[in-house]
This record gives sequence, structure tokens and C-alpha cells, in this order.
Amino acid sequence: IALAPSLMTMDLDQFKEQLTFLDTRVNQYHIDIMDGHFVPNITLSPWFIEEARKISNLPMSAHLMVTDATFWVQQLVDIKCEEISMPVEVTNGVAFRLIDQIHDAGLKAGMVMNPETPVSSLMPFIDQLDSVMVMTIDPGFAGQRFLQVCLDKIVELRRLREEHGYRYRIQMDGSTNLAHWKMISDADPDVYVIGRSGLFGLTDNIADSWKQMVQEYEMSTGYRFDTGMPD
Ligand code: S6P
Ligand code: MG
Repeated sequence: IALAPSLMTMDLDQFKEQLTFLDTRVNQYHIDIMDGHFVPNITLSPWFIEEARKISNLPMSAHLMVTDATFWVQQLVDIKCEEISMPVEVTNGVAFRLIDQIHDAGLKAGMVMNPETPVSSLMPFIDQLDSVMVMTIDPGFAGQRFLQVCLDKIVELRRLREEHGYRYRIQMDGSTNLAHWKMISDADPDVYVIGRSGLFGLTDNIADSWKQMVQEYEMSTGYRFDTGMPD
């Protein structure tokens, strides 16, 4: 599986230790960017991505939860954020332009769906997406209720990809933890975003949290934990 730790849930007092530890073990980082309007919270920023890059060379994957997609995509294109995921709910009328802008900069373009948003909302441009993110919680905060019903969209996206030869990678985000590893794994997304309940919040240091996460994954799924990364 590919793993993308959600950096808004890391312990900021251990910023460097955590990134250094995770760097050889995970596939990319997930950066939540909110504007206080699309969701009632404000978290990380393009500036934070640049700070994280001083420590890490891993791809940065930005998860936008903003109403003004045009403004925020420009900010992320300017710093060459490797992957930019936009909320499909706010891109009506600008989607094709933004996808092109991201691709012209040599970056990956993705769309995110809120729990209530159907896969059909992606249809006009689904063939042009590098990634699709399925929210399995209401966006905005850590510690939200897991919405099992959203896993059906992962299955649907896999089926569509197979039928039509689309190239997007399927990401899931929200409440990836012991209680849900098995059902998520059954739905079989390509990228698991992991946050507080599944990793950073397990113990007070990253090495122990990591060990516990691997055990919980292996115990609940019966699979060996493998991100394909060196460690
Ligand atoms: C929520 C955000 C997520 C969270 C993650 C937190 O708006 O998009 O990426 O950071 O879900 O982890 P948890 O385990 O509390 O859900
Ligand atoms: Mg997120």
C-alpha cells in the first residue's frame, strides 16, 4: 500500500524527528490546506510545504479545502507542489482550466469528493485526473466519524478505471485506523492517508506509533505491511 501521513496531525514539537523517521518509510506527505470557509477550520499552508521540504524530498500532496480554488492552485503551482487535489464541489466553471494549469507546470492534478458527492461529479474530466480522493469523514477536522458508505466510491472508481483505462490513483482520507483498516483494505484504494487516530496519536513518539500502526494493520487485514519503501 502507499501511505501518506497527514501532517496537520503530527506533533509540531517533534516536527523534524517525525519527518526524518517517516521519510524512508512512507510514499508521500498529505498537506491539508483550509480557508475557514469551505470548512470551519484553518490548518497548513504553502509556506508549511516549503518548510517541510527543508527536511524531506518526498512528494508533497496538497489537499485543498477552500472555496477559491483558482487562488490556491496558483499558490501551489508557484511552489511546484507535486500533487494538487481540489474540491470538486467548487470547481464548476474552472475545472478544465485548473487541471491544464497544473499539468502545464508538470504537476499532478487531482479532485477530492466530500462524503455526499457522487463519483458522477467527476465524469466531465475523469480521464484527465492523476488522482481522485475519497473523503471517508466530513472534512475540516481530525477525529471525525468514519463514513463506511463512502468506501463504495473506491470500489466504483476501481471498476471505472478498469473499464475505461483511466490513469488516476485512488486516495482515501479520514479515520484510517484499527477500527477501519479491514474494510478500507477490502475496498482497496491505492493511497491511504493516515492521521492522528491511526498513527500520530497512538503513542508519544513516532517510532513506537509506527510499530503499533504496522501491528494493527497486519492484525486486522492479514496482509504484510509494505509501502515498497526501503525501511
Ligand atoms: C480532515 C483532513 C484529514 C485529517 C485526517 C486526520 O479535514 O482532510 O486529512 O488530517 O483525517 O486523521 P484522523 O485519523 O483523525 O481522521
Ligand atoms: Mg486531508
